[in-house]
Amino acid sequence: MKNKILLKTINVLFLLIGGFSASHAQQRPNVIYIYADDLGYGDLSCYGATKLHTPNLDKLAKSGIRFTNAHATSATCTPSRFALMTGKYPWRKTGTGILPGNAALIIPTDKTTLPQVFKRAGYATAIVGKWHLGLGDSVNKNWNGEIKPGPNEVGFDYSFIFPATADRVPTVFLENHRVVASDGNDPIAVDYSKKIGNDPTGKEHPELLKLKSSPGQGHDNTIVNGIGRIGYMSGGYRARWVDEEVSATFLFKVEQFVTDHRQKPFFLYYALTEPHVPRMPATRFKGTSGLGYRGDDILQLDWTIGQLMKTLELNGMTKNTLIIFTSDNGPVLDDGYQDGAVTQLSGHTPWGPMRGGKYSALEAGTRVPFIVNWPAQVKPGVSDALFSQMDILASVAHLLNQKVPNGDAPDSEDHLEALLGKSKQGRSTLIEQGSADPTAIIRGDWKYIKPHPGVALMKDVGIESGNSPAPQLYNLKDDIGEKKNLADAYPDKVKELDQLLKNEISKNTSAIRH
Ligand code: NG6
Ligand code: CA
Repeated sequence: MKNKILLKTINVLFLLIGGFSASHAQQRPNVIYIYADDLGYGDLSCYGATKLHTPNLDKLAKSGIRFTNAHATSATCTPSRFALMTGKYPWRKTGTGILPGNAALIIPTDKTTLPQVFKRAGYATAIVGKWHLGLGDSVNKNWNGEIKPGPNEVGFDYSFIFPATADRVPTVFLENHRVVASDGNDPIAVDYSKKIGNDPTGKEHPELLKLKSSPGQGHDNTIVNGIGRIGYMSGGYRARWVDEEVSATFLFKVEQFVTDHRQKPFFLYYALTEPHVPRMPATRFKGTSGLGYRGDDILQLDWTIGQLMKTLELNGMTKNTLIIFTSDNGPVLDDGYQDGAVTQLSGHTPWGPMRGGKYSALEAGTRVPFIVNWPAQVKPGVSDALFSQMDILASVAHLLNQKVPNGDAPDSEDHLEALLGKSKQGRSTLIEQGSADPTAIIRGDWKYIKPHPGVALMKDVGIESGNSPAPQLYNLKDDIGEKKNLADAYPDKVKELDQLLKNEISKNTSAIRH
């Protein structure tokens, strides 16, 4: 009898320990954050696209959660990425607008960052892809030596990046602190104010361009691979990337990192370059979408995700890998090159059912595809929780039992339950930033855009800015397309949200922790 009781107790103990370690193991998934560049809400078939078919992302969405109200903080790249890394609204800090390719690092090295949360929890961390948050201490850096501080100084054990955007010099990769394939006999120099070196520019030699620059939008400085760039560079011929190979190069590094880290949990920030300009897909994708290079780029992106999923599968990692797939800002067609995005659009609607796009305070500026997939923990579904990419930091800190020190990541809210689909309740309030000031606020179903000077239509890119001299108030639940301005009908709501926006903007964040 006694023995039986003892056996039972031991059994229960084992069950408890087993259960604990299993759930503990599941609490520590690999995490891959995949960030597309300028991908719109309506660009994927799982978000309603009919002219483009994205089977791999559709599959990810079907077996995970497809969010319908998730946002980048901003409608351009640098600020959205700043917020993702720091958990802080970018407009709280000056100098967080779109950075030139020679900018200094803008992420503080003494505050908690997203990768640091993982590092503190014992994870291996890596970034592969577009950085666009500055490098080094100053604009005048030596591209031929060690370049720091950069990603490795803000929490990434390993980095394989390009510095800014694909349309900005220098058109080179960096692995950790050094330019890949740099050559002491052919030093790289970069200048954003004047021409340097003897490379032809797009302005002087438009006949050399394989991708025409759009008139009046720049992109006519140094020509690299037949494409005019923003900024001037000289030297580094061996190190210059081939545009058609950029995506595959990143994928190769990602697959290498994943397979090398089968034994230890990792956080991988995979920052894709598609479908940002200059769109230059691999040759085998050219012409495959029928929508020009922008469409081809999206098909390439989707294929890339399929490859990554295969790699995870082969390594037995699918179940316990938490994947978040999203985009840094809304879509744009003509962002500086005549690549068929406009002329071959063929009825495709990258902005989905919304107004605006990249650079805009209207919904398509920041509301982006957002897919969460973690077979071990997350049940498939659709969520309309209001979620900001900025909240990933605090949510992941919760998941990994990490404390975020006071004053760090002040705007990052812990919405782990919403992120994992266990609750439909996300943020109550979110501020949206178009191309400059934060002018819009969402609270519940309401969205308010404060009166703001500036053009209503950004002609070059063909996108509505959201600017208006009059206040705008929309009920997003009934009117996601922001068609019916209700400001006159609800003056009290306008007043309340205007005040809330002001309060949020001027809030002292030095001691906040949620
Ligand atoms: C803009 C560029 C645009 C793109 C963008 C950055 C001009 C006229 N336009 O300034 O081509 O590079 O910056 O895009 O220069 S982002 O997605 O990285 O924010
Ligand atoms: Ca972008």
